Amino acid sequence: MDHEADAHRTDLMTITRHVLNEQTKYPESRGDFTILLSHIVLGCKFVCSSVSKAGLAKLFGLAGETNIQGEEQKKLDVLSNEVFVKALISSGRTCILVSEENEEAIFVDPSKRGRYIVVFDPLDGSSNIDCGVSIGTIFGIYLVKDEENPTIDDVLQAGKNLVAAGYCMYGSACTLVLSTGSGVNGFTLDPSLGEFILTHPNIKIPKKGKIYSVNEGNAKNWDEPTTKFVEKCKFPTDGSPPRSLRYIGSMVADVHRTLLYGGIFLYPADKKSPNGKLRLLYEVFPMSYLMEQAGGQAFTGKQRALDLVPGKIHERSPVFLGSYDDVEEIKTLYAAAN
Ligand code: FDP
Repeated sequence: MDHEADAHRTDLMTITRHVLNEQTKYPESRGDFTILLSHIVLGCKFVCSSVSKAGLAKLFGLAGETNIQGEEQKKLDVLSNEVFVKALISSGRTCILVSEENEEAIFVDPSKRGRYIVVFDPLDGSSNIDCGVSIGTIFGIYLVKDEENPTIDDVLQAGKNLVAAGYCMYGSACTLVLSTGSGVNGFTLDPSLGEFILTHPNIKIPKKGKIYSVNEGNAKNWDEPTTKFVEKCKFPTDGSPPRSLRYIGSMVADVHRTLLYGGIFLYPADKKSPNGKLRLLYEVFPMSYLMEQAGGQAFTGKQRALDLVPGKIHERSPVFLGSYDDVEEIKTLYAAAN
């Protein structure tokens, strides 16, 4: 990238302009998606600003705590959820919302209803909030079958039916990564403009990586293929150098690094959690969709992750995602074990 040229760039590709350009490929499009996305972007900007001043604003801490004025303080993830739910409903383009923070799906009132379903985790990586480590928002977007009559079955769709997915990472920069089904693009928030600008066009994950990312504290409960894979990462037998381990413990941050640098992110099943930890609808599916769109793969230990059909909205699934060749390796190990 030419940084000097960048500094003088005057033709700014904002996320809205980018999505409008994409829409011109679909003459039947009515601009609904652009409107929906602008509301998601608003939620991301709000969370970004709250995260960066959380210490100052005394937003850290437990929900239900009261501050010195006797007002109830909202935990950052509770607040983020409220902002996203309200922004999505007020877009007038959604009919069902599924949030990590709400036990039940939210059915939007008919007067404000649109044709999109949004599944999201408003603030993922919550154990990292209080120490200032990168956290993020993850979202996936489906289309409803019958706008007049949305049902829970419209949400329980295979990940391959997603029409768009993305995440926003609140880190050293605020970065929004999006796919609408024709590749993956990354946008960085320019705080002086308040706009997400295209900084990472057409992201492609390296075919093979040098990094593995997993919570090794769970190793004693892993199954054989996962154990063998990690053993091979540390003690390769083919003459290649050992791989580096990186694990932040925030899915957005770990996946973002994997997307840019290559490698593999694993959250496997284990004896204690036979379905792993991560949630299918708003963690595994959106990230798997982005990985495939960037040229990588996502596998559950049994099948392609995006082929799964959830039975319930908060269902969990094991996942192995990242560089094509790295996921291929774990697939071979699972195939040999069955
Ligand atoms: P967290 O529990 O901090 O909210 O699903 C949530 C998640 O974080 C992911 O963001 C992260 O990848 C994973 O859980 C970390 O789990 P472990 O602490 O078990 O490694």
